[in-house]
Amino acid sequence: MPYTSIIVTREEGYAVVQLNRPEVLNAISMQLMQELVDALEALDREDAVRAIILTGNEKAFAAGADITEMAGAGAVEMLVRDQFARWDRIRKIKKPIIAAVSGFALGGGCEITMSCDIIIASETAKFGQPEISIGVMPGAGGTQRLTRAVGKAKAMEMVLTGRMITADEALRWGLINKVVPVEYYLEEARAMAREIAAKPPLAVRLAKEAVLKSFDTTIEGGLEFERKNFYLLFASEDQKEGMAAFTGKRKPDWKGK
Ligand code: CO8
Repeated sequence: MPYTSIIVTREEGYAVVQLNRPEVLNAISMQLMQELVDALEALDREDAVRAIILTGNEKAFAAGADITEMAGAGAVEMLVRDQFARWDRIRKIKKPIIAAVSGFALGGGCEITMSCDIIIASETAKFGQPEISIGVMPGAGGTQRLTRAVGKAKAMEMVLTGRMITADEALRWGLINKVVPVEYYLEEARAMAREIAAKPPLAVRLAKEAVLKSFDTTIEGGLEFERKNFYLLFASEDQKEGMAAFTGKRKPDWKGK
């Protein structure tokens, strides 16, 4: 089935997934979310894709979950729909995901960026968890991932006031990686994707997995997990190639095996 709410394009070594409901600032409908997780999972299975960029448009990355779809629902209906369980599938994607954000990244939009691995923002980007202002609260990571990223004080401020923060604040608070002029945010993300795509894919995959592990384990468990992933890479051709290339003073030729 062709996608109607997202656009997927493939470049050399990486893919770009663009949220595409500009008339509603990319509000995340159930359809959009279904397409997004389907596309990410499909790209995750493609060997030629070594990194994924997730973006919106200049005005909005996404202004949150689609309020019109939720407004009339009851608690039991929301529970039965369980549409937000689908969101958890983003963090299971093994390839690195770079969010390229311009304009609004609010509510579920902000939560999607926090499910990505790297966030590049334009100087016009605005991040926020405004759910409190419409009678609810964050429900897809805004109280958990945000708190881990910016700490309790700033997370409380954002979640309890609903105030949007600027790209510069987000950078200072440790929520995002980089802020660039609006003309360059996508190019910056592409440069990062190309850089990661040029690395050995198995090492990239196991390194991402180990960093994410730190969010749900003890330091002891995390260190053991890290070490095992490290040892596992010694079973790869790319480890032999990488170290031989270093000692032979030449460029490595990665096989992804
Ligand atoms: N849902 C549906 N439609 C939206 C949304 C949205 N989240 N955001 C914007 N739109 C629509 C507007 O209704 C408008 O449509 P129309 O032209 O038909 O009136 C169009 O997009 C343009 O929006 P505005 O005219 O409002 O544009 P402005 O530039 O004036 O304002 C804002 C931009 C400030 C971003 C404003 O649109 C706004 O406040 N949007 C809502 C932001 C918000 O509250 N987001 C949180 C939503 S709740 C959420 O994300 C919960 C996720 C948690 C999921 C997990 C639960 C378990």
